[in-house]
Amino acid sequence: MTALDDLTLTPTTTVRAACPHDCPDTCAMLVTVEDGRATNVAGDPDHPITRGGLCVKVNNYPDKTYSPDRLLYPMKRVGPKGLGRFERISWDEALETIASTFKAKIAEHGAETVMPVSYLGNQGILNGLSVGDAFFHRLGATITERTYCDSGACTAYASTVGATAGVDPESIVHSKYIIIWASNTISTNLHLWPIIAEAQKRGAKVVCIDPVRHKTARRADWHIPIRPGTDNALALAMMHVIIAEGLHDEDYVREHTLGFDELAERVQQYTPEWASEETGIPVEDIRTLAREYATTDPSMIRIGVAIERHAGGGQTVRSIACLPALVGAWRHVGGGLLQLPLWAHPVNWPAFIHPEFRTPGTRVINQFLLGRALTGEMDLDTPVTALMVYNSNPMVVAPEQEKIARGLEREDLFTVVSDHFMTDTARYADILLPATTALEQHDIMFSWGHFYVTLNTPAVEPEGESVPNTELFRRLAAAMGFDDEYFTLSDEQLLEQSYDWSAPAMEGITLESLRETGWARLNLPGPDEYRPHAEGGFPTPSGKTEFRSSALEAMGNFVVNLFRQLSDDHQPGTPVDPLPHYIAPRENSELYPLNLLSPKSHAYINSSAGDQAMQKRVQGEQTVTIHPADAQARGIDEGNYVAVSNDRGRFVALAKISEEVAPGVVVCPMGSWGKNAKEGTTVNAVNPFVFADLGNAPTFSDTRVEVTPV
Ligand SMILES: Nc1nc2c(c(=O)[nH]1)N[C@H]1C(S)=C(S)[C@@H](COP(=O)(O)OP(=O)(O)OC[C@H]3O[C@@H](n4cnc5c(=O)[nH]c(N)nc54)[C@H](O)[C@@H]3O)O[C@H]1N2
Ligand SMILES: Nc1nc2c(c(=O)[nH]1)N[C@H]1C(S)=C(S)[C@@H](COP(=O)(O)OP(=O)(O)OC[C@H]3O[C@@H](n4cnc5c(=O)[nH]c(N)nc54)[C@H](O)[C@@H]3O)O[C@H]1N2
Ligand code: SF4
Ligand SMILES: [Mo]
Repeated sequence: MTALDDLTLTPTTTVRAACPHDCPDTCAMLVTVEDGRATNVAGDPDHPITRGGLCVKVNNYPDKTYSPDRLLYPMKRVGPKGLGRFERISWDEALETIASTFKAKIAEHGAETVMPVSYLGNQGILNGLSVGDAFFHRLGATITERTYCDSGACTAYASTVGATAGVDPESIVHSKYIIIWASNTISTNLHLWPIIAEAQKRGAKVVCIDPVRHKTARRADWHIPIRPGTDNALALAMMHVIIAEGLHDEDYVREHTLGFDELAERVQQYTPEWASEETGIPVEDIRTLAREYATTDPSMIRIGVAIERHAGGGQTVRSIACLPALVGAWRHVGGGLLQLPLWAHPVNWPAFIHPEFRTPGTRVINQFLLGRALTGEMDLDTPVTALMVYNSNPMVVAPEQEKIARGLEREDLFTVVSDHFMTDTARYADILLPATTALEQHDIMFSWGHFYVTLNTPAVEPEGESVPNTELFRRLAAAMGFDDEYFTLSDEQLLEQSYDWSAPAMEGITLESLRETGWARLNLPGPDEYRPHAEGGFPTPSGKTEFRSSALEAMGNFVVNLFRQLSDDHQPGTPVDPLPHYIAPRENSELYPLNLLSPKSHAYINSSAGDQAMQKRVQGEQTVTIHPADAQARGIDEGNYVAVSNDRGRFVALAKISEEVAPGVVVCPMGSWGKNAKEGTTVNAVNPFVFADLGNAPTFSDTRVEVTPV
């Protein structure tokens, strides 16, 4: 200790942590702790992706941990459901109530009457997606299929190029042609932007394909506005042009792809003229894009999650995933496709999920059907009478909001919610449980945006009686009388199980080394040399890019979710044409002529931070952006409150009038809370539960509405 440190009465330490959110950037955080209290968080300046910066969603994280609104004690409901009136109880009483109620409901209806609802409020390997799975499998509860995010894209991607990490995002500095397809990078993948900007400075052309001229589109060299849900028409027509003009890489195609002749025949019908009609993009632009993409090396495509959110989302990703092999882009450093590099992380998921605890044949309900399952609109042998929500806020993030609210109001439904705050969902709980924040818990993070593992060391003691999700399920397991060893493992022991440390990608990385450094790059070739498929080697059955997909041919539609690769619950799906083909957007209505998109907000992370003061100031009220011509036709002025509605529901938002959106398209970012919205409803009031073509993906972009002044 230096003399200066001696003199300060408040010893200051810095703790290495990780942003816990469901975000591709997975930032390494440095937490300043003074006198046992976290006073600041900062991005680690040495981390090659974080580069010293945290985003607006997280840079005041101590305000979240010390928020006066935080749930700090277990509580039970004392008013009508939905009103949010609760009174403090002990953990013992909470656990005893949950265990006895679960047992009573199970005795009456069978174990499937209990349904967990969870997603990615926390992305840690310990406290995130799989934290409750072992418990609910052991209980025999309904299995919830969680396909909110990229499962359609993952299914399509895996069926085409296999579960490959793809292009190292750091290699993009070497790219010369960068297509950002359906991603608002500057809002949703902020730390990728400096890398793209660097490539742009070095001469790369940046193309952005998006119906909205957002922050990222404005920084691109070429923004191509496209009619929502028609991207596959563009991708298929690009292949048409590339093949017709002989711009494909014959050698690469011969060595490393499957089904070229059939693909060539298939795309003959998808002319630029046809695609122009579908997409609203001029024929010449389609040709130019195809030619530039095929003839500029290295070329890379970044696909955003929103690409999957319409009737033909899966086939769209199939076509896009064919493009890099067709033009031989994979030969080059910085060439190929960037989807989710999480496939490079050898996470030991089975150690957390414990599939062997499952009762074979247990029923599966997809979370998009939550409203229907709760209101009896789904044909269920066993009714859902007990619900446990953690890491999720379905009242904001799930479609058919009105049905979910109606379901949660059911007097015979017993609902447990664990969260940091009294969310729109938590207001309906019978029992509320307080969860710790990232500053108060152990975790370790994989990333779906880069090749770094990050350790999260707790910086401070938990506030109140909040507990990590790991501890929550240890307590629940004890209350239920489960004596399996797994339910006694400490967080330290779980950390040891988190990764397959013996995998080649983990060579040189240990928990001990991570305790020193906080984070480490997976043991892969460096970004200046990484060419994962220069010599083919795709993790598909054939080892090739499969234009004709053997997986889809053999299995039909299936679900590859983010964390389990091929879902254990796989049932033979409906047959799927194994060659890429076009599926037009599904919704079409004269009554509801406007196509609604609900992408991510800038200042919230999904619904998280949606009720924090600073973030609410930045994001402002719930808005809907509408083209001047559509606004004028409806008598709408800037700043008017308008109702956005269809036969599923309605919400009220402030109108923003802008040529950012094309005529016929309206945009309302998701993440605002109902409690802060006029009329109490938000964008998922109008969204459908309907699945896209592959992987049970959502169809949030395939939604038609009308907008009227209120
Ligand atoms: N209309 C529309 N809907 C969408 C989307 C869209 O683009 N448009 N996007 C979809 C996508 S891609 C996603 S990923 C989902 C996201 O859906 P969710 O993962 O459900 O979203 P979040 O709002 O991030 O997190 C939910 C809750 O988890 C809580 N939480 C955070 N950490 C912890 C913890 O450690 N313990 C406990 N018990 N709780 C915790 C948070 O406080 C928050 O209330 O939304 C989907 N819904
Ligand atoms: N600020 C912020 N960052 C986040 C999140 C957040 O809530 N807020 N959430 C995180 C999560 S869970 C995820 S999944 C990612 C998602 O991040 P992104 O992949 O960027 O996804 P979105 O923001 O949903 O949509 C991106 C863009 O897709 C466009 N889009 C919608 N439909 C279509 C279409 O049919 N075709 C085309 N070409 N474009 C379309 C929208 O206009 C939008 O600009 O962001 C992560 N990062
Ligand atoms: S939300 Fe994303 S960009 Fe923001 S600090 Fe976390 S990982 Fe980084
Ligand atoms: Mo997501």
